[in-house]
Amino acid sequence: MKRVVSGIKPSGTLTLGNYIGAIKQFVNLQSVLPDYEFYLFVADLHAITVPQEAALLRKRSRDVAAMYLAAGIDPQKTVLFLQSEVKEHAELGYLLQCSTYVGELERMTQYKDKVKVKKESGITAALFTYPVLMAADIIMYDPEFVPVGDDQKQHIELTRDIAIRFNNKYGDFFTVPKPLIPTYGARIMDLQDSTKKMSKSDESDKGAITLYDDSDTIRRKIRSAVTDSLGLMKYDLENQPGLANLITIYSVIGNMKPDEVVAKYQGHGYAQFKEDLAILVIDELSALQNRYHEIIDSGILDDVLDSGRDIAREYAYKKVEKCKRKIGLGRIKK
Ligand code: AQP
Repeated sequence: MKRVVSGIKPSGTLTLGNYIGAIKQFVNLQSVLPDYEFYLFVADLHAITVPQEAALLRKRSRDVAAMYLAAGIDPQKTVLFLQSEVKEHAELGYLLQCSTYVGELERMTQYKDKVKVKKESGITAALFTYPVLMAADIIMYDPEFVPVGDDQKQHIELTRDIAIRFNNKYGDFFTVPKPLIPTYGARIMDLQDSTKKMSKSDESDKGAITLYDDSDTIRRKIRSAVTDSLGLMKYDLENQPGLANLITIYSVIGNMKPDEVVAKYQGHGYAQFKEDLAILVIDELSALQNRYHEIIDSGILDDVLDSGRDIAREYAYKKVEKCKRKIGLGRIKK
């Protein structure tokens, strides 16, 4: 059976970037790829690579799972689970660390960026080895595709390298996955600073629309989004990155190509475009929030997570046992 695997870490409040780059893409794939199995997890082990408050982390993990369902993840098609409830992720992560090189991890740009920010407050060993755990999360289930935003491309390349290296040494064992990166919306930028991506763990939330924002907040954030003084309705990522970012958001949520959005607003000022974009985002997120509220306190969520955990555990246990035998771990069978 062909598979698709992805996850999100509950390290902050989910943003429109996570929604467009990862969640929405995953939901669409469920219908575009009817013959595939889907595995989707809440990457709580990844969240603890930086300090977390225990009760808040547990709440955020539940929130991410509820948002997945609210966005249209179908538990009949998708195995949805919490990463930490399937112990084999950590176990395979360790096994893969034994054939990953420090130099490879030092090249990871996300690590380098986080180190710059965290210099004084300390960097955990797990933040450094996180991409290997991510490789384990993925190749555990032998997926063909991994839908992610653009920022995860380098980690998927490392995952591929790790899988290929293992296969070369021990014989074909892991499927080498391919990233699926959306044509538009793979990197939604911060609304206040178009040079950095919108992130859920950013201290200031002015530049990020969260999936929980109310109408007034969304309208305010979009109105105050940084654009330019050219007054030209054009999709120019290089010279008008702020406007291009807003056009991207419009195009993904409105199901239009960026050029069609440009044509629609040609001759209008940015203000009208921003007002309409706000309405589009408000409609999308308020429908999402309504579904989220129905799910978050219902027993359905736990039923889905219980069943997902059991299915994932069964697959993961077999995979890791086979992997250990390949490597030479375990007893001689007499
Ligand atoms: N700005 C973005 N635009 C498009 N896609 C994005 N993703 C994240 N930000 C954007 C995609 O969402 C998924 C979440 O991945 P993650 O939770 O493992 O962490 P991340 O990529 O590091 O996302 P964040 O929001 O920036 O988290 P923090 O702030 O905690 O590091 C991935 O598919 C990612 O590509």
